Amino acid sequence: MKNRLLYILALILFMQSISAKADNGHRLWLKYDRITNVNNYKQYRYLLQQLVFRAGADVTSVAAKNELQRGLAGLLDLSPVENNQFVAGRTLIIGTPESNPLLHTKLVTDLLVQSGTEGFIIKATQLSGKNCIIIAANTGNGVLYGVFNFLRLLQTNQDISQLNITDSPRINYRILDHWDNLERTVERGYAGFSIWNWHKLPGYVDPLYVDYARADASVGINGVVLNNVNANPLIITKEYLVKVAALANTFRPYGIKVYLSVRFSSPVEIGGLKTADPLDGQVQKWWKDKADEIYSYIPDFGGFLVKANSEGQPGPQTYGRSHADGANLLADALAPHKGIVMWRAFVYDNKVPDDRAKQAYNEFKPLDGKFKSNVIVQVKNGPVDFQPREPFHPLFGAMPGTPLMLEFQITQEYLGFSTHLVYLASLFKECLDADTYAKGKGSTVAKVIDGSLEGHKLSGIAGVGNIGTDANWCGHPFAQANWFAFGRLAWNPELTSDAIADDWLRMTFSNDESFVSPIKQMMLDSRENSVNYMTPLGLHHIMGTNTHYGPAPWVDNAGRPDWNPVYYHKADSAGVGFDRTGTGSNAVAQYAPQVRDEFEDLKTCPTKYLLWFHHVKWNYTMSSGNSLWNEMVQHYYTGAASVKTMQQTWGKMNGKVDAEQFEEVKQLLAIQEQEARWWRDACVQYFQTFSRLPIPAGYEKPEHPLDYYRQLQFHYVPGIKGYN
Ligand code: BDP
Repeated sequence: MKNRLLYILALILFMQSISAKADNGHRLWLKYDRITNVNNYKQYRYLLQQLVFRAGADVTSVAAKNELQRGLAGLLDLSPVENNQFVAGRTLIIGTPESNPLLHTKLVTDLLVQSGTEGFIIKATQLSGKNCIIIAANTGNGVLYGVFNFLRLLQTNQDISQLNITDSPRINYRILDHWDNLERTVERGYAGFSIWNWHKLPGYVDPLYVDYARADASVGINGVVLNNVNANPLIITKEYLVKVAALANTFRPYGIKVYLSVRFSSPVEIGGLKTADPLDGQVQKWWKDKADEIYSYIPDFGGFLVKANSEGQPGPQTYGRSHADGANLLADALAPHKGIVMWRAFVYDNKVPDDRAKQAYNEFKPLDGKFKSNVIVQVKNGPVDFQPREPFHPLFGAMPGTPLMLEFQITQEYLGFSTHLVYLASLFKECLDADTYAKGKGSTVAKVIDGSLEGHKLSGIAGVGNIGTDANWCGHPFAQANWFAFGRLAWNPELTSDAIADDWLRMTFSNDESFVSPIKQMMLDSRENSVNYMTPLGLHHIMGTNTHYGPAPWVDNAGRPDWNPVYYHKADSAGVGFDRTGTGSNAVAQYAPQVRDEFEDLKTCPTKYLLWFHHVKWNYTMSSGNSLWNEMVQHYYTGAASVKTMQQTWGKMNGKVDAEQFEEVKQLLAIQEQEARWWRDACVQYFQTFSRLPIPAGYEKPEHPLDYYRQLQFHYVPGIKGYN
């Protein structure tokens, strides 16, 4: 009996030791495992013999110190003691000139002149004739960002002997939008339920919230919208505000402010008023009182995000007022507290007899300059809706008198959910680097949104998050890279997709070159692969209606014409594509002349946007020499085949990464491969009913006939509420 008990105990301990070693991805890119490269380890231990930390007692500085201690303990087995003396030897000195006398030197203060409230310097230098590395900033926030940057250098095995980094964010408001509902479902969320446990708040503050805040801060995210843009008015009642305050208190040490999505009709729904008309005195008073109340709970509350008169949401137009009237109403209420309004330009209406892609521009362009100074208009990256590929939104560059905020979608609503490996930095960069020509060549979207093109002080960028209660936060181990990439690009839109992937892989998995180099290439190719097997050559919005799961280009019976895939591809016996040139909807005219001319001419229109702007004949000869039909087939087949290549590449990584994560990615890639063929076979056969041309020789036959794909049905697809 005793032996048996001992045996069971030993077994339990053994199992625990295995599961302790196994990595489920929960630590994200902040792993801080011991550095295995001997040379790097030795260098770091040599250069970091002492730590002098004095950054003041503010909460952000304390968080910075804790992070540094945690990082150094893990990476280097160093337990630095806080020490105010300058000990001889190689020393790490951290803080602000005010809080740390050692940093109160001309060298440091001169370097910090350009650093603002969030920037920092990291420098290998000499102070009082002694070698040291300093991490200095004007504020605790800056110190925190500096610490994360420094730890990243160690995690990615950089040489730190000659450090000379001066960095500060290009964009002020770097915000993660949660589309989380109060009952914990997540709109378009594919990683479980909402991490906000409203029921237990404010009494129980899950330590998960601290890990979440650390992750955001580590990539420079400084704001969080807690709830869905399709907002529940209850979020601004006292019942919820105390819960919101508990989250705000948790995030504050990490430099993160809390924002809320508000429902425009709240004065009626929770305020008992008869109207929500923005020009009504009582409504104005209601919002002012509400703002005062919110700030009484959360003194540094960030502001509101609003989706109005869009997809059934209430808004100022319900009362015959404009979007500017609506935004300014809320802006006035928040202004005394320095809060901002992020007013979304994602509007379209099926009652408007115009191309959906044109409607936001038509609506907002005339309002340029009419918004209060604490309003920023939030524009999606493309003119339709977070598609695998879209040209940049024509509002960028078209509203010089209004600060514009860029909205990306990190959650993969239209990109295979959390099953497909798609590295989105390439998509983000395509938009940020696009040239609007608003003020001549070089007027990139990045310059529009960082405020530099027009000299706006308010600048912002938002990403719709992909986070949920899944152990690894994002559903797919590689989806974490998209959260990471969003933050890094929000801080500095000039970073390359390659550099970001490199950092992420090293921090998350391994510094082993034989892993980093092939897997980085796989990530960099992944977005184009998905475009190829889903929506090549400028096709868009042909996924399952409402669920957005899988292909459904045949759907023509959705509630509104502009929710039907056939509205977007317009395939017929002559050809395929949406004519947005002068002979069609003329959406091209919304771009600056240089861009318009390029897109309008079939010969110069980039192949990747061809069917976005043109209805093209099936036998049209493409620049490759292929007919359009053959080119389309080629893209679909290449796309599906590329996932097989991804599988092979990943297959070689067995043993180079944690076994649990290896297996998880392997299984997800197998699903992706299957779904890529599903997309290919369904789309090619569907479009073939119009082209009536054969699939060229050499390609394998589709697995099932078209009818099979048309009849597929799926229930309880994640991301939308209820039965579907
Ligand atoms: C669409 C989503 C919908 C969102 C909407 C939005 O399908 O769930 O509410 O975007 O951004 O893409 O408001």
